[in-house]
Amino acid sequence: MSVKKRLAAALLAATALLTPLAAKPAQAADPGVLHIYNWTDYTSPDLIAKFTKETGIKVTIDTYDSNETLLAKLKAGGSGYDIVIVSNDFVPIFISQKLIQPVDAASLPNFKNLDPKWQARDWDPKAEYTVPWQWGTTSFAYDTKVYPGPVDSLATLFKPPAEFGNNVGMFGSPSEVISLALLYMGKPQCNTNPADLKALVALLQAQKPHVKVYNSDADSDRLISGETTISEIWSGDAFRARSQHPSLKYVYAKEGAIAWMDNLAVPVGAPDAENAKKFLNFMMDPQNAALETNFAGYANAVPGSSAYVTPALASAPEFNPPKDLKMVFATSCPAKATKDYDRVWTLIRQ
Ligand code: N2P
Repeated sequence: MSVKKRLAAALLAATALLTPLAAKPAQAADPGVLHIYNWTDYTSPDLIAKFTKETGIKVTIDTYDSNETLLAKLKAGGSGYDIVIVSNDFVPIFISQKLIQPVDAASLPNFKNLDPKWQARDWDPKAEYTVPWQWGTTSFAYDTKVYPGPVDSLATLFKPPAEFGNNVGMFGSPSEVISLALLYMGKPQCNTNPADLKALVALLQAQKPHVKVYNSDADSDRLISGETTISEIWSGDAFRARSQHPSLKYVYAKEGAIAWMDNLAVPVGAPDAENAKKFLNFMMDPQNAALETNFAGYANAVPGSSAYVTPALASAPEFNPPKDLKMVFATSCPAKATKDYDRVWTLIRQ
């Protein structure tokens, strides 16, 4: 073998070693069909129908309840999903664990439609991996017929007045419950301070007898049916719930609210990354972004979509956080804090 040939062979072998196995696209059971994995009640059927009509690409949707569930699913490998939706605080984790692949969102034709402030996001400054999906706030809603109020504090959720009985709803994931509890306590996010964690456990333990369910799925359905009369909830779900149960009220507490943005991403090994990118581009069209916003009740990153947002949503309190609200953006926690959170969660859930 000539030196040149040997060099080329060695290079080839080295490249093969460098290429992560997971980067090989999984074989889709149904090629050409786009497999989306999204949060529950978070994908507009009209949006999907429009995408299929315009592109001929069929879509399947599976759902999950939390970033933790999504993380576990992608870590297990071979999910077969082409698109997932990751909250801002989890994006750095998905990138560093090589669970989502570069998509060069900035090169997609509709990227220019994004509000410049959402083009460069802290968790993906060059838009290499993600496209904004929706953003909103996390707080709680309660039934004003059960408890007239006034309510101006997260204390009403964490130390519920007797009127709520044991009908409190809380989310089912450590990140969502602990971030709001720490906000109520006036303590830093991603907290590893032993005294703070002790107080956190005490707070959640004392609340627990009043909690009917820890579950992030169908939170609005339970408020609508009256199964819960007060519940941790995201702003859009609160809007949807109030539309069917007008005595519900979403609270902007004096301690503040957690704000977040969810982002479209393409898993490493996605069977159909090219069609996934078509969907990413599709979502940055103003009318399409509005379709999703009108369905789920959350803001998007495409200013041109405002013209298509329904008046009921555009004027809704859940959609318009007060100017003076203390918004704490969901914080990406280092591994040590996540471990502590898991310990707290195990204690609460056992
Ligand atoms: C809607 C899901 C909202 C996701 N049910 C919040 N990150």
